[in-house]
Amino acid sequence: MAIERTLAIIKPDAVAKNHTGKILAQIEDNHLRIIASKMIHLTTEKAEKFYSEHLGQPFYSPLVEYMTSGPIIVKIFEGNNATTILRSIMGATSPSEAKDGTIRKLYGNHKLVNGTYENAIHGSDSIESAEREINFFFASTEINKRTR
Ligand code: 3AN
Repeated sequence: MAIERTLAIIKPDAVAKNHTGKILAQIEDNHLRIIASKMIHLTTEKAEKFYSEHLGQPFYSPLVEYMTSGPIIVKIFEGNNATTILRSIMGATSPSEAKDGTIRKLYGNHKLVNGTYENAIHGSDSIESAEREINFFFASTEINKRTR
C-alpha cells in the first residue's frame, strides 16, 4: 500500500454544529494522520476557484454561498491509501444516500439546503485532485513531517 496525502475540509455546517472533533476522531481512528491544519473563512473568489469544475451547474452558486457562510477547517491527512480511505468513511455526496456510519450520513443535512447538499466534509476524489487541492490551501512550509 502506498502512503498518500489527501485534503479534507470540515465544512461550515459541521464547524457551526461543533461536529469537528467527532469527525476528526473518525478519520484518525482509520489510521490517517494530520500533517497540516488551518481554520479559514473562504472568500467568494477563493470558493469559486476551488469549485471551478462545477461552474455552470445549477448548484454552483448555492455551493459557493454555503462554503463562504462560515469558517472551515482544512487539513492534510497522510496514510496508506489516504484518498480512498477518506472517501469511503465520508460517504456519498448526498447525506441521505450515504451509507450508515459514514460522516456525511451522521453529520450532513439530509435535506437540500438552498439547492445544495450541506454534507459536512470534503475529501479529495483522486491522488491528482489531492495534490492540486493541497497546493491550493497550503504552502510547503505549513506541511509537517510526522517524526512521531
Ligand atoms: P463530492 O464532495 O462528493 O466529491 P462534488 O465534488 O461532485 O462532490 O461536489 C462538490 C459539492 O457540490 C458537494 N460536496 C455538494 O455540496 C455539492 N453538490 C454536488 N453535486 C450536487 C447536486 N447534484 N446537487 C446539489 N449539490 C451538489
